[in-house]
Amino acid sequence: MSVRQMPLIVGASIAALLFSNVAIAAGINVFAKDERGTPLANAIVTLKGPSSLAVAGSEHPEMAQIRTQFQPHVLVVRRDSRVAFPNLDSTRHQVYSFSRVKRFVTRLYAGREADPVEFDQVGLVPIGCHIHDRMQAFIYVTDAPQFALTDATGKATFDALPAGEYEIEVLHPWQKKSGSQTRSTRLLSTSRDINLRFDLGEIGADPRIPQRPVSNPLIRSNPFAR
Ligand SMILES: [Cu+2]
Repeated sequence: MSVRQMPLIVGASIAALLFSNVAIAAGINVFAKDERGTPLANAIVTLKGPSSLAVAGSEHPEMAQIRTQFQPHVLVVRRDSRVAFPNLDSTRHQVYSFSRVKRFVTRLYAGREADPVEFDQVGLVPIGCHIHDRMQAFIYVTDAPQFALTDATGKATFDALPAGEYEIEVLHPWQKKSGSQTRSTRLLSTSRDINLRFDLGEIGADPRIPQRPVSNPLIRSNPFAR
């Protein structure tokens, strides 16, 4: 590279920088539904895009325990995050996972006695408590720079995105079929918001709600219903 070329290259990269600043294109809206068309809350949505896409998310993610439930119940973190598990209850908890992505167990602890746990592999990690079987939660570990959970209307929104190519991945922590769904889209500087709809198929029962056998008096009184 000659010295004469350098101002050109510097000029070009400044132009690219300016371009990436002005070329905020639009947003991407993701809508997650089950097989019956019911909007799904707590679907995990991750977004990969151009290098100018800002990195979002907490540097110190936490999953607390409150009233013998995990809070939040679904947590998305970037790979290599250290997740704290503060116990806000008066009873002690022992948090664990036997998952392929991350196997760990904390000691039986109160407050913040347990060390944060590092999640260094991408994937879904079901979380439990050895003391309280009904305590269940999920941590999803991703390499994507941005991520979100769908709200009660089944929607997740990514606003003010720079122009470029995007890859959107969606899954639900308690969906019946395994694996996620991925879709690609392109945002131009002239684009309007893009809406993407995902049918995640059959979704199991919310694991926080205890599943009791159905006691239906009609079934019990019917001798043929056995
Ligand atoms: Cu517990």
